Amino acid sequence: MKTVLITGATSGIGRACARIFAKNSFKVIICGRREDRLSELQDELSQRTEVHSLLFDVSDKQSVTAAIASLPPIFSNIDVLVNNAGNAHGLDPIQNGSLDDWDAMIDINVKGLLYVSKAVIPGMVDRKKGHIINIGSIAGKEVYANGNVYCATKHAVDALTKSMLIDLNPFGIKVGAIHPGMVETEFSEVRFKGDTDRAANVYKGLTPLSPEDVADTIHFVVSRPYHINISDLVILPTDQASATVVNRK
Ligand code: NDP
Ligand code: 8X3
Repeated sequence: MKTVLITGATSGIGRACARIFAKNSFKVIICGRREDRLSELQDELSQRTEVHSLLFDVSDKQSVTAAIASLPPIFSNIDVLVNNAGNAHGLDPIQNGSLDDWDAMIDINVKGLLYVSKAVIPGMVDRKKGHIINIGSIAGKEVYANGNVYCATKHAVDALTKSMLIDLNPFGIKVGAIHPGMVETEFSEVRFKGDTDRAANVYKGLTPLSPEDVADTIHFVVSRPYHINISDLVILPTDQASATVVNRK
């Protein structure tokens, strides 16, 4: 039975991933900062598989290292790492951007992904196998007005994915990124700091991806035979052609 570790499993894409991997007989390690959500999800998934919860902030390197080191032996050989935790904070032109928002995005989306990877990779290197999936974004392939720092963090995820693929190639480790377009999750609520009306407007008049659509694709990527590595995949709603071209009814 394989083990998957998913960051940001308390909501959206990460939670949908936890559910699909549990359904497909993976042992699942679910991570996030919201304890109530982790324990609710652990109760739900424990009906299907073995589940372990890790409560930590990906941007706190000591907590990341301690959490991964605390894994009990039956969960410690991680076969698949889904680096999903992340968010956009704010949508402002560069001249008006908040330093706190910038710090949060860089610390979580980039440094957090690195801290978790750094803690998980040595085991994969020792075992000469493993699969790392980084969740990028269409914002990592293109930039759009006011997206500045969020786009920069997702471009960094794209660059780090390509670098990891090269560095880990001698060890037989698969690395790839999934870059979604618009997915209706708590993402826009977080970006707009709890303004649910503004968040709902983002998806008005179009059919966005659901978190389950993205999780299903991630599971497809992970379930290919070991000699196949899908290294870069963009997934958009049919109503979206690029970061800025959207067909709203
Ligand atoms: P959600 O807001 O629904 O979920 C974000 C998840 O990240 C939560 O589980 C949250 O858990 C976790 N998280 C955020 N900050 C931290 C932190 N500091 N430490 C640990 N966990 C953290 O958004 P999505 O599901 O949409 O986002 C998941 C990923 O997908 C992100 O990387 C996002 O950039 C990317 N993405 C999203 C798109 C979209 O349109 N929704 C499109 C393209 C990419 P908790 O708060 O409990 O810590
Ligand atoms: C989230 C999608 O277009 O809001 O990464 O940047 S977008």
